[in-house]
Amino acid sequence: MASLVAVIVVIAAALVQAAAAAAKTYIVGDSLGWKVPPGGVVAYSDWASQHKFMAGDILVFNFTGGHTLATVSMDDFDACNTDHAITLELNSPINYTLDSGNTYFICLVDDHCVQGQQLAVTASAIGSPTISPAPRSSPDGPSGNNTPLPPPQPSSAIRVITTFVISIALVITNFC
Ligand SMILES: [Cu+2]
Repeated sequence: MASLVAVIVVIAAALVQAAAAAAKTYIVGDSLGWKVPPGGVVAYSDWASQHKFMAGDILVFNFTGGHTLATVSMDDFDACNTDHAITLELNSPINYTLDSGNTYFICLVDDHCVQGQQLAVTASAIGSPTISPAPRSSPDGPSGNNTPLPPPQPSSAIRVITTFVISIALVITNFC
């Protein structure tokens, strides 16, 4: 029976590894690529809304012709201000690895940003702790503070898988 436990441990290790390596690669805009979108500013926000990005995921920007890829602050993104690029890439294709949080991409050429060549992406942290802030709106709270709690972090697939497999292994071990 010890061999069965060993097999389970190996499977668990493989599952954990698979989950941890699940960084995804996305082609920005899919077949549209990175260009002035015919549909205007909604093109890339629609595209981004169809995906759930995680830190470590890679965005691939494909383009031909006169475009650039700059990351900018939120304010500069909102204003299509091309004067303060944080990073700037000129040559397609560009692979950009996401950090957790928000990243704002624009093209610096002419008025391409204003015409819709802009992308804002929010990436969740990998394996971020699921510890929630202490509840502040408990019924007996003195403050009556109704500030909504932030949404819970997405549960970690790694944690779920590991817990599940370890539970099975323990059960089997106990019955041997
Ligand atoms: Cu452009």
